[in-house]
Parts: sequence; C-alpha cells; structure tokens
Amino acid sequence: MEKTYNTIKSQVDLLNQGNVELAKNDIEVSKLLNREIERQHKTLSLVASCCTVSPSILYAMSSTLVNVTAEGKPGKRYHAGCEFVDEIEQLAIDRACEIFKAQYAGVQPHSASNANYQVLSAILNPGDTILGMSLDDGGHLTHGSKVTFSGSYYNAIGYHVNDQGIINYDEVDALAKKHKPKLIICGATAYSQVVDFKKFREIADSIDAILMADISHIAGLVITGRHPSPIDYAHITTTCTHKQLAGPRGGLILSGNDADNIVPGKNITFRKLLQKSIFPWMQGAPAVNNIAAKAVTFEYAKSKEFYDYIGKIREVADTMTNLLIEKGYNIIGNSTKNHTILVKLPESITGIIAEEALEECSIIINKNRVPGEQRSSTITSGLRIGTGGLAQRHFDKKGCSKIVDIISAILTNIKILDEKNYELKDEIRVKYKNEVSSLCDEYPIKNYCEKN
Ligand code: DSN
Repeated sequence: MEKTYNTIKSQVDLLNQGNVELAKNDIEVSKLLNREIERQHKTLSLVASCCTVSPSILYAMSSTLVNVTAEGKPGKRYHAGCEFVDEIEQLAIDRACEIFKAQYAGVQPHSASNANYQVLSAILNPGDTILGMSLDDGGHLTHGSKVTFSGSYYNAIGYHVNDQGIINYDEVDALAKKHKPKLIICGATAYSQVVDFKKFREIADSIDAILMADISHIAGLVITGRHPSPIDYAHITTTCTHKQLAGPRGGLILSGNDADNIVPGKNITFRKLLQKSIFPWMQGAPAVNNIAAKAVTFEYAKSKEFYDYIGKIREVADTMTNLLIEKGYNIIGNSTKNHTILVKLPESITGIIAEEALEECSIIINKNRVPGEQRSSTITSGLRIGTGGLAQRHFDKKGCSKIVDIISAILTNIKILDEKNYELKDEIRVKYKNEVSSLCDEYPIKNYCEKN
C-alpha cells in the first residue's frame, strides 16, 4: 500500500521512511549527513559551546510538531489545532521553572542571541546606555559589540577583566556610576572564573539599573549547584539550551523574584513584558518541535546522570588545566572554575594557525581573543578550550594526558610562515590524526544524555 501521512501512524515509521526517501531523492544531502556523523565520531571536540544531543532529543526535534503553527502561548493561541502543542509547551515551561528555580520561563526563543535581543529591545529605547563585558575580555557579541544590533542601536559601554583574568568589579561599579546604564549585562562566552551575580545586582541597584544575566555557557553548572545561580539576583536571565544542557539549539528567558515586579519606567511586570518581547514583538510562530526537545532536555537535567555529566565537565577542566600548565602553557587566570580553559599561546603562534593545524589532526578547538589582545578576531592570540565534549566521552586522566601531549606536539611541530600561514609535515599530520582516531575509539561518545 502506498505510504501516506494517513497510513503512517507512528513517528518512528515516518522518520524511517524519511531516511529511505532522502537517500533516494537527495543523495547529495544524505551523503553529507552521513559524513558529518562520521566526522563527529572521529574528531575530538573541545569547542566550549558544543555538546552531542541524545537520540531522544534528536527524535523530538524531528517530530511532526514541526507541522504546527502556534503563535501565542499555551491556552492563548492565534491558531487552532494546538491541543497537544499547548501541553508540550506548558510542560517545557514548568520543567524550566523547576530546574532553574525560576518564577517565569519563556521557552520560545529560537536562540540565546534572539533571547538577548528580545530582552534588550523590550527594556530599552534606541540610544539608551547598556554596560556589558567587552568582547575582547570574554563577553558575547550580543552584550554590546559594535558589529551587532546590541552595540549599534544602544550606547554600549564595555567592562574588562584584570591581570588575573577576573572581572574588574571596581571598574564595573565606576563605569555604572559614570554612565548610568539602563541595563547591565553579566555573563560571558569566554570566561573561566565565577561570575559574582550578587555583586552585579548591588551595582545595578545602586543606579536603579536592570540586571540581565546570560548563562548560556554555565547553565548546567548553575542547575547542579556548581556555580551560583543568578535567577534571584538578575531581574532577567537568558540562556541557550544546547551548550551544557546538551539540548536542541534554542533559547530561554527566565525570571525569579522579580518576575511580578513592575519594570522600572514601564507600567508592566517583568513576566508580561518578557512574554510580549518574544511574541508578538520579535518572533512569530515558535518551533514547537524544538520546544518538545527542550522539555525532554529539562527533564533529563533533573537526573543523576546529568549531575554526574556536569561533574565530569568540571573534573576534566581541572585535569586539562593542570596538564597544560605542566607543559608550560599560559592559562588565563591560572585556573578554571567552569568548563572553559583560556590559553594565551606563545607569541609566535596565532590562534588561527593553532586552530587550523589542530583541525588537520582532528582536534576541534576555536581560536579566541585574550585579555589585552593586539590581534584581530580573525587571527587572535589564544585558544578557548571547552570540556563538554570530552566529558561526554568519559575522558579520564590518562585520556586528558594523551590529548594534551598531542596538542603540544602538534603546536611544537608547526613551521610558522606568518600570522596566517604555516606548514605541518604530512608525517606529523598523519601520525597525530591516527592517534586522535584511536582516542576517539577508546573514548566513544557515550549516552550521557539519557537516563539509565
Ligand atoms: N556564543 C558562541 C560560542 O560561545 O561559541 C556560539 O554559541
């Protein structure tokens, strides 16, 4: 019998058929998808923002929920046919509130960048002043970088880290008093130390500013109590759902004690303003399939397996940091308190060269600017290492030691030609690519992201 949507009742059958039909109808994409699976298995990802999602999250993302248009929120939609979608979104909201101990959760943002823009544009008027961490010091593009909406529609002032790579809170306070920003943003994309959310709130309160915390990089540490939570210190917290949470690509807006307080200067509560800031202000219909995957992610985040996985992220980060220091590498802050290790490379090697040479040997790390950076963002003087990927492979001390040896050997064997160009001998590339391949087999990606 011909297979149609009416005859295929189960999502599993539909996905299986999709697999067969894609291979038949679009061999190019089908082949590339399979090559990408192999790439992920045979490379070691040390990218601070990457994780591997579980099959159940992948499955929820691929579900037929993608067929539903559902503008609005549970119980108040602008489209009919949302009976099950309402239940799914409400489940995601309730679970997000539970794991973050929040009073409000908006689960519709397509990404954390979108979530940040939703908050900024709802709270601020064009030209208002914001104070965020400078991009060079570890802040995110959406926290006021001039090349983005956040730095061109608003008067963005940047704060910095001190010589030890720690946020200079005296400078934050002084800049706040001087510029009187309407919004202060804390949280980072390349910062290896603890963010003092309490201190940020005290500074915000001293000038009647609103505080937004972006915890995209540390959400798992926050949920498991390994990093202080901003939920009741910041008026608003944002995060993505795909980094430490190992969920679908997407964003989340949260609020704690301030959820039902009036937004300064506006006749509306944070809860209501945040809800409107997503829809209709900035987004149309949500990606309900991703909301289902977020619900699965948040349920998993309550589990012992998730707690252990985040613990492993920290363990691997400390082990790798010590091993890199033993090899003579300059680690910003000389330590890490989260999943990120910031390496200031020897003067002769730029970040772009290190990134490319390591990728030739199947190690995926990204270049990063370092405090006091003199080079451009496409060149840089540093690397940002993240340990989520290694934690999902259950790396132990022996594995960490091996990977640090390989990184060091590759970087030592590069012949530098100029800031962007280098040579790596074929025999070196082949030798270390094979060693990384063996490590990938020895430490396969395990299913950390499913409850046993
Ligand atoms: N924010 C970027 C990063 O940290 O890598 C992308 O998610």
